[in-house]
Amino acid sequence: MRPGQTPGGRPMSVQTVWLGIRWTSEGYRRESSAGVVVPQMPEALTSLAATAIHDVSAMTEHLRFDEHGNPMTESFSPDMALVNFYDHAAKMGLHQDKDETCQAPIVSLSLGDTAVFRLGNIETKNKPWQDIELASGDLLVFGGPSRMAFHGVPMTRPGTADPALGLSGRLNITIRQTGLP
Ligand SMILES: O=C(O)CCC(=O)C(=O)O
Repeated sequence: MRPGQTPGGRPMSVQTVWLGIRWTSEGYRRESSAGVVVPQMPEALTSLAATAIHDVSAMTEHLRFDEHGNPMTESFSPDMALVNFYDHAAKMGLHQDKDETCQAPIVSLSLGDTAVFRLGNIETKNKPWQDIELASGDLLVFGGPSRMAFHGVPMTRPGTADPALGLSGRLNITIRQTGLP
């Protein structure tokens, strides 16, 4: 894992690993670069995300169709995952996920310590926002009207992970469709 970087190139307290495709401050890149190893996207994550989209699109019309009017369950094709590790002091500022060139939803899986996930609005980093506790095993899909919402993690709750996991801290895996050709 390596310290994450903001789109502006500033270091983050969260440490990251990319799977499938690497992220750079200039956007996603398929080609590797010296010293950067990008493991393949595991099939287990692709199929977990596809199942999540299938289940959620049955519950809400917002995710039933993609931006081209195709049924989301057929067009959803994630090609990258971002694995973030939060130690007890790490947090992530409010931001929008706008490097993807398609509007496919993002599937987010949390493991380990509970986090306060802040879901804001699509216009500014200011209120209104909603704080949602994400516990280990929680899966969140943000798509439709929330796809471009500012979001972040102002804090985790250290020590809340099940000791049986053997994880001191929190892992978050976001599974994404980059839209790269
Ligand atoms: O850790 C989380 O729950 C959010 C991660 C996130 O916002 C991101 O990867 O863009």
